[in-house]
Amino acid sequence: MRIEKVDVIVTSPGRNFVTLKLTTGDGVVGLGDATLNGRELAVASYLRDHVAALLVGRQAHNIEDTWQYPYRGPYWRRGPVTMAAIAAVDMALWDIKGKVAGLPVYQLLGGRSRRGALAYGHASGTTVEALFTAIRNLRDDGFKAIRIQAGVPGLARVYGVGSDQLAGQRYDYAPAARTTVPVEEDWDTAAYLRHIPGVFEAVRAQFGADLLLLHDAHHRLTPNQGAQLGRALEPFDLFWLEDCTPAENQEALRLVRQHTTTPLAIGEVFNTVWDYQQIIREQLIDYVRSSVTHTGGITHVKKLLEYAAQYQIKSGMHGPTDVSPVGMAAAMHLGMSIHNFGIQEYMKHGAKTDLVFEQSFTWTDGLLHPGAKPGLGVELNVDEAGKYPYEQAYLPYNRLADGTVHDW
Ligand code: KDG
Ligand code: MG
Repeated sequence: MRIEKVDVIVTSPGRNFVTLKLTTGDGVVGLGDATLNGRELAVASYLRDHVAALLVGRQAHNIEDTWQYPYRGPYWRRGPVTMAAIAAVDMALWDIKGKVAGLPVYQLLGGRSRRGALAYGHASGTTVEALFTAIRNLRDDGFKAIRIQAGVPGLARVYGVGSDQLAGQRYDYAPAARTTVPVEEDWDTAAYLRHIPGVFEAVRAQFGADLLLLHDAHHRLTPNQGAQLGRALEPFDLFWLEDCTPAENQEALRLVRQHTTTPLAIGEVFNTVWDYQQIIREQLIDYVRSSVTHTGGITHVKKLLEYAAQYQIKSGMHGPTDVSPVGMAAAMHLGMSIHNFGIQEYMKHGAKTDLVFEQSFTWTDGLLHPGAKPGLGVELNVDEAGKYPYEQAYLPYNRLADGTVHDW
């Protein structure tokens, strides 16, 4: 069964998505997510201009070999553009294999290890009332785990914090607001560190001990500041503290680890197992944040999580709205099958996205399930996708009060 046709579809139903569509000679279609937020066209070009020709005529069943070929073949390895492109090829081939076998992908990965994937939603607010409203809404929707982000007094805008007027509604990350250059936000680490522990104290006092609470520092702290924050949050029993440092320097996590027992999650900007080599071997983290979309697909993230499992480190796969429903489905199938599943991030997509990508996910009692359809279980409505051409959009960035560009 050979790959006959390779299409790359860029669509923007509220935000940009890049989808790889492979069609075999017998007409079986496989989909892969290649969306890289703010760099979508770079991956689309990589696929169209450099990968498509390698795929045509290849045996669609040889997933491992078709992973190694575009990874080792071109000389240049790793990096988010390459790894998102390879991820899309890999997902599409698993989708095809599942459809041919008549089985959902998780069955091909070893079968089901759980009833569904525990998922966390996003709550935020600049006031305690708005934050509490957002938390109540997520709880009413069945979430047992909630990520808490809060506005910081003195800062005009903080990434990951939605407007208070929308507290009861679905939150979408910037750059849902389209801009041709990144929007500038302000940042003050000292003000943030002073404010956040009080937010968690208020949330625990209001919602009790059972609710699982998470927090994302969005890579903005030094190792010492990360250690301070982790320690300050210990009384509030977090499920995890995410991305406390930028962590290109894997050793940075040693200092954080030595000073706090707050569990640490990292890796949504990492794209290979090699980015995790030291932090997994030295047990410096508790959760692996990679998404299937940005880390070489199901084949590679499965290897990464098997390595992590040797050290009792679990999955916490990235699932923001800039991972398409195809990428989310791939994460769910993998999460259903592995033993060391931890939690899945789940930001629901908007209504327009749900029309472009027809999904069979179920959401019951705080557990996500990819559904029983063969393959990944997501279909692309090409006519609907065609209504939404690409629109330039970027993540914001931040500067300190003196004008210095700060870390993400
Ligand atoms: O594209 C970047 C976003 O997906 C990222 O900033 C979201 O930090 C994020 C998260 O934890 O979902
Ligand atoms: Mg994050």
